[in-house]
Amino acid sequence: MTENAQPLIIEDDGPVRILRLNRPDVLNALDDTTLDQLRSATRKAAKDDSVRCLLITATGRAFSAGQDLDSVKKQMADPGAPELGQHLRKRYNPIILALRTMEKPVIAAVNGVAAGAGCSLALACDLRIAAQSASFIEAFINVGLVPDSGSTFMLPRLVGLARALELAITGKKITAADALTIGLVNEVVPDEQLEETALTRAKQLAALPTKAITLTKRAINRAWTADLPDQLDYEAHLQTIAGQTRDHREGLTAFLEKRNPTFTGR
Ligand code: T3D
Repeated sequence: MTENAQPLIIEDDGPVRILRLNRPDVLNALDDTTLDQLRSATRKAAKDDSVRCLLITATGRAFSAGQDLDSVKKQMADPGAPELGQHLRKRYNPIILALRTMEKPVIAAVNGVAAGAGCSLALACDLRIAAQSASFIEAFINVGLVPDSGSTFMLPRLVGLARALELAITGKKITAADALTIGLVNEVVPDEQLEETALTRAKQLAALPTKAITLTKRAINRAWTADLPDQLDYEAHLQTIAGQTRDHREGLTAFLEKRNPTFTGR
């Protein structure tokens, strides 16, 4: 990487905003600069109505090896450095929350190994498309830490308690194929097709009724902590909102007119 290379590359392809981690020499390990840029970019993507799908990927042979351990080592030697918990609250947690609550779909195109907080980052996205050579490691235990950045929340919800605990306490690496089998990823594609497939999926999602996607995310995020009567009532509340959107009107009209709908996200 050249000295001036940006640790995060931000590009737009129509309504799709692409965030590309770009520290390939250290497997896209997350240092403070990268995390600050990622936090700012996720906030901007959330606020920008012209962005209707966010795609997170990376350069080189890794998605992300998680927290930059060189920085951790340096901080250990500095008595004034923030504790790890403070670091998480300030730098990682806002990114994870922004992704989980983002009012548009978020895809991770996992191009290689996703370890530690890099794995958590992928898990916080709505969909994961993995390259065949990608792998996933809850690497925290290997450096004597606990899973963070939402891994303890997302992992059991995606793969069940037993597998989540197994992955978290052993720190074992799983292949993309195994990740697909246990429901950790949505799709696995040949390495050379990852970029194109992810962009195609992102564009397909960006053309859907964005508001209805947002409300669906809200309902499904909330379902884990609700009881059935409560959730039924919440669905009714959200449906009232969805029923008042232009996209609902367009979907209905298009169906009755036997044509394809053109959704605008409003
Ligand atoms: O501060 C806080 O807020 C605490 C939060 C913690 C959250 C976390 O993410 S903790 C977990 C941190 N991540 C890890 O423990 C993973 C460390 N990396 C690895 O285990 C391995 O690198 C991989 C399994 C990911 C890949 O292995 P491999 O054999 O394919 O590659 P490699 O040779 O180990 O790494 C290539 C280079 O990347 C190497 O540098 P070099 O020798 O070529 O100069 C290696 O040092 C560097 N690298 C890999 N991971 C990190 C890293 N440099 C800094 N930080 C890393 N996390």
